[in-house]
Amino acid sequence: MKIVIVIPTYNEAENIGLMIEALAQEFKQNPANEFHVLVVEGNSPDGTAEVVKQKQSLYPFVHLLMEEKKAGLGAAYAFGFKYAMRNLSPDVLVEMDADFQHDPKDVIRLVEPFSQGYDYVIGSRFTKGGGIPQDWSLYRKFLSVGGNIFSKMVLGIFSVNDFTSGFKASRVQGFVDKLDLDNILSGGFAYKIDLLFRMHKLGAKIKEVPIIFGLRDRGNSKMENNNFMDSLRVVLTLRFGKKVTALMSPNFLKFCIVGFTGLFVDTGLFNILRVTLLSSNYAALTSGTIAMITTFLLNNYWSFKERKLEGMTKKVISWILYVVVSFVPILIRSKLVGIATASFGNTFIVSNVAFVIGVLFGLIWNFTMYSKIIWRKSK
Ligand SMILES: Nc1nc2c(ncn2[C@@H]2O[C@H](COP(=O)(O)OP(=O)(O)OP(=O)(O)O)[C@@H](O)[C@H]2O)c(=O)[nH]1
Ligand SMILES: [Mg+2]
Repeated sequence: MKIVIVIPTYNEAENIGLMIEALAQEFKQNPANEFHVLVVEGNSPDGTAEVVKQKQSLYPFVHLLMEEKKAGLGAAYAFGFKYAMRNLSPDVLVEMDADFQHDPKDVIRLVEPFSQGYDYVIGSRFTKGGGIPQDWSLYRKFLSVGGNIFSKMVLGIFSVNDFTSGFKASRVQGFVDKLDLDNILSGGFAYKIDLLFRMHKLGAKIKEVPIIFGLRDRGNSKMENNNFMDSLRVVLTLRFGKKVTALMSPNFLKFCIVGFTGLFVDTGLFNILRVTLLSSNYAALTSGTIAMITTFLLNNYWSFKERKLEGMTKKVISWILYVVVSFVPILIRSKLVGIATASFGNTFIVSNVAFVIGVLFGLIWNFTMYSKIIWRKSK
């Protein structure tokens, strides 16, 4: 098999030479396959390209593709994949980072399943035996784990646990050569979710092999701050189409996240209080009130932060308005469930369909009222 490992680099002069050496050792032990390394260089100012050129004089398997400028991870891979398919005729394309977070010793394990007929092999951090760094901040752990659960649910691909792994191998014939690489939904980190979705749609036989994702030892992270919102946009676009996400402003997405947080706080606290301190009706009242305060604050300091309420009087008036406004869909929802169950029968389906319609109405109502009245744009 001919395998091309594509490694995008930006300011990885400290890593890329060591990485090529480490890979050379692995290739020696696997003479049955023909390996190549294609470095897609984002025109780094730190001399990464020079290191790669030095290694090219030692190892004929090293190729260097220069980008005009750094254009994001997705753009680098699209560029690298197209170049590889045109010039190197690979059977398998591997995606890998330069910074040793992906262990070069895992490359052979990653490509082995192709001989058993698999088409897409994911180095997975969230399958048995895999893992993420202990030292990651709680925020990054939360994003990584939460993002994967969310992607799985929304995209309905239940055989995959790691949607954002950067260590993967794809069969070219019938798969990567069928992808429209000029129209990937994201030029950044979120390209991963898009390619995975498209490979799945093409009917790729997918296998996850466990990997332990290391900490970056040398060099700086290029994680972009907008990865989170961009990934959310890609997942929702894949599931609901471009029209839906075109309607979604960043405010709206954040507002939805706040809403879900509120729901978690509400149900979580309700149950905790119910079994510890309070009777059910007081527990419901307390958890509802605390959830409302939480969502009010999150909306003020996050979803609508550019329209933040200033001054105590304004905050208090807005808070009262918030409670009144938010109560309207709750009343309507209760009425709706009442009417639906009275007319169609008090079954699980009827009550839940009515409930969900009520929730959707609430979503639109609240967002409209919040953005037009409470956090209206100042003129
Ligand atoms: N050509 C190119 N390479 C990039 C770009 N952004 C990141 N890279 C490379 O892609 C790989 C992954 O980027 P990292 O910054 O390590 O991202 P990460 O692993 O999610 O983040 P850390 O855990 O902080 O390292 C590295 O080899 C980077 O040098 C880019 O815009 N262009
Ligand atoms: Mg990294």
